[in-house]
Amino acid sequence: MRKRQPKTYTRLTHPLVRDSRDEPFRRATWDEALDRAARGIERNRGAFGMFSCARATNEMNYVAQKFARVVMGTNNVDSCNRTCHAPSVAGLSAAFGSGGGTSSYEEIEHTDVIVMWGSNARFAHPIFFQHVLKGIRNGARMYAVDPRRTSTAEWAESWLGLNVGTDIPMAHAIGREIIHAGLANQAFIERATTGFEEYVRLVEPWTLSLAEKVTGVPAAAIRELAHAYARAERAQLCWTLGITEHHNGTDNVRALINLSLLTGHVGRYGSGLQPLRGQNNVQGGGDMGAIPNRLPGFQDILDPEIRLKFESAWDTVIQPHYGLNLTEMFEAMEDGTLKAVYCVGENPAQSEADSEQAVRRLKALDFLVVQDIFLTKTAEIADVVLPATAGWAETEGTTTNSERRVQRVRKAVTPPGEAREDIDIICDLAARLGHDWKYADAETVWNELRSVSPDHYGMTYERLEEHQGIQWPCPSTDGLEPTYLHGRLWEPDPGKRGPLAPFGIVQHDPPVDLTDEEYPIRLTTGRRLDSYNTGVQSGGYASPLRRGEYIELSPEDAERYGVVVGEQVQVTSRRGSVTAPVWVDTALRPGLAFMTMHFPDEVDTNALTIEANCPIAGTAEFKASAIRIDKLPIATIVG
Ligand SMILES: Nc1nc2c(c(=O)[nH]1)N[C@H]1C(S)=C(S)[C@@H](COP(=O)(O)OP(=O)(O)OC[C@H]3O[C@@H](n4cnc5c(=O)[nH]c(N)nc54)[C@H](O)[C@@H]3O)O[C@H]1N2
Ligand SMILES: Nc1nc2c(c(=O)[nH]1)N[C@H]1C(S)=C(S)[C@@H](COP(=O)(O)OP(=O)(O)OC[C@H]3O[C@@H](n4cnc5c(=O)[nH]c(N)nc54)[C@H](O)[C@@H]3O)O[C@H]1N2
Ligand SMILES: [Mo]
Repeated sequence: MRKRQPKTYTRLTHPLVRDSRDEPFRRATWDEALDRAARGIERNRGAFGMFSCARATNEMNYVAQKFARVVMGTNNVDSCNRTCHAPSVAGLSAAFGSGGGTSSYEEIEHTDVIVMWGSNARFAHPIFFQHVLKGIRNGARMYAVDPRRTSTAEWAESWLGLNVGTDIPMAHAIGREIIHAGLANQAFIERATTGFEEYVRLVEPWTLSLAEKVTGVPAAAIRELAHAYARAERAQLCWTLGITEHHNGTDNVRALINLSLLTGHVGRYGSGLQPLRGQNNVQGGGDMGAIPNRLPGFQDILDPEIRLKFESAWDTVIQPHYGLNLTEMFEAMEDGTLKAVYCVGENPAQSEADSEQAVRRLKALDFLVVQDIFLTKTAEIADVVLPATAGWAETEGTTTNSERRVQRVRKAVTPPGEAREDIDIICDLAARLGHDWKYADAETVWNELRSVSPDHYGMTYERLEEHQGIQWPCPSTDGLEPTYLHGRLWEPDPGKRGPLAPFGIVQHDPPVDLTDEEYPIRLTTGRRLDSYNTGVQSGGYASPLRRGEYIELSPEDAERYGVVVGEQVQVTSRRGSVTAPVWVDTALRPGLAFMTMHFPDEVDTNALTIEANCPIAGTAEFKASAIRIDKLPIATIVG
């Protein structure tokens, strides 16, 4: 048996440059590296895009989007939110005008029913899951809707193991059952929503028996969830990537939001919608404007008054249209309209769907500068590599978690070698390109943000300290707002209620990559407890828990293929092929396989995935590929 040791990454400690991509990197001074970076970016003015880091601070993200908009005159700025929860933001904004999760963590402890839909929080959100467990201890009933019987599902009252990509049929059948059982909250529907009649017509064909046929979940289990959710005094609907990482992710989100509108489980203490965000500061990155359609404070670029406010604050002209999102930037690389990228703390060479295509596009760029804490696969393609300090423990600032709580982070560790703070590096580059911003420290940046973002105005560093973090919106330096959003929907006075919430009229649309005789297995990809995303940051330790990449199969499929744990097999999709050892897991049903994206140096899972994107949010269908598994002629066992 061959012993495997997942790759470990070493910290970047000094700038690296090279004259051409065929040469190895050589060490450079900061001056030389920054001069080269400035020249490479400047010569591609008009064809520039920026990737900003969802792990770094709010202050860093504010400065990054300002660099794109003010120094480079473009709204082409985005982050990994695109690969992740962009459909949640789009769906929630369409329904309520704001893209944030509506409740607080505390409320999950004081609710009656918790639905974990396409979310393996036990592995992926362990801190939030502690609140869930307290809720269960307090008497809440939990339902898990996931094709795999996950570690989260083990804690649930009931597991609804649906077929991948059948969430809309499931949601519509629940909605229909609630209506037919007379459990819809008519008073709330009339007071707070629009489009109910159309919704009734939309869900009418989705009987429990049709839903059972399409989703594979017994009608009785769907009925039980519908009744439990609708009858609960308080209920929380939580979802993550099982919902969003589909070619119709935003439609999936709308289908879930509909259930809260039908029952009035939104806008009240203990009842709400929680898209558990992925990276420690992916919520904050978007709030800070490191997205192509919003200025800081989630303010719409298309609004002339908002633009005017920022133009006078920043003494600049803001492009009056949305920029390209991450997915569109990769498409623009293909047609040659995007030629230079400033990539801060992202690793798209490994995290993009159809990674071989993504790498080819990055290699075709005229200029790529990567600013990271490790030498990633994306950095290996770059012309200039800038070593940054980590947003966590090496930098002062703030981050915003999934309940919209802004919290201080502090510098506790001295960064290695010549690594410098992200903000300082970006500002030095801005200075070389003619914009001399003077930020004494992170707090100065934060106060500038506060001056342009009403939702953050009341959060001074002092108050953040005093309250151990504050949730947005926080428009005033006196007092705090409720822990949940959209209480306005319950206002008796229509004048104070604000815009009503529309039901989303969305149809079932199965995964793009169909299974057939040649590719008979449905592959879904996701996470394990022991590793983090592209593996860069969790690559530094050895643990018996971290067993490297495997293709996980059901016991039935393993037997059918005649393969055993550790045996290498060839895994092939319509896009690529990889070799991976087998793991047998009873969490999987026949016909379903699971892989992670944590160990791309051993097994590049994203060589298999499909770049079929949600047209509204730009998120790829990471959760549904069709694959074939072939036994190798000579059996090799690894472990
Ligand atoms: N340990 C660990 N924690 C992490 C991360 C990590 O890499 N490691 N990454 C962080 C990030 S960036 C994110 S975005 C979050 C993600 O957190 P999660 O979204 O919870 O993680 P995933 O494992 O990607 O996907 C969740 C579940 O979706 C299910 N699923 C697949 N297809 C479908 C479907 O069609 N319908 C439904 N209903 N479910 C489906 C999968 O079986 C899986 O259990 O985790 C964050 N936390
Ligand atoms: N097959 C498959 N692919 C997926 C997914 C899936 O479920 N399946 N999920 C998608 C999702 S949800 C996500 S979020 C993406 C994640 O994709 P990426 O964001 O590209 O991957 P990460 O590994 O999180 O990359 C983080 C990088 O940031 C660097 N970094 C960390 N902190 C700092 C800092 O403070 N400053 C700087 N400058 N750099 C820093 C790290 O060293 C690392 O290189 O992957 C997506 N890809
Ligand atoms: Mo994510």
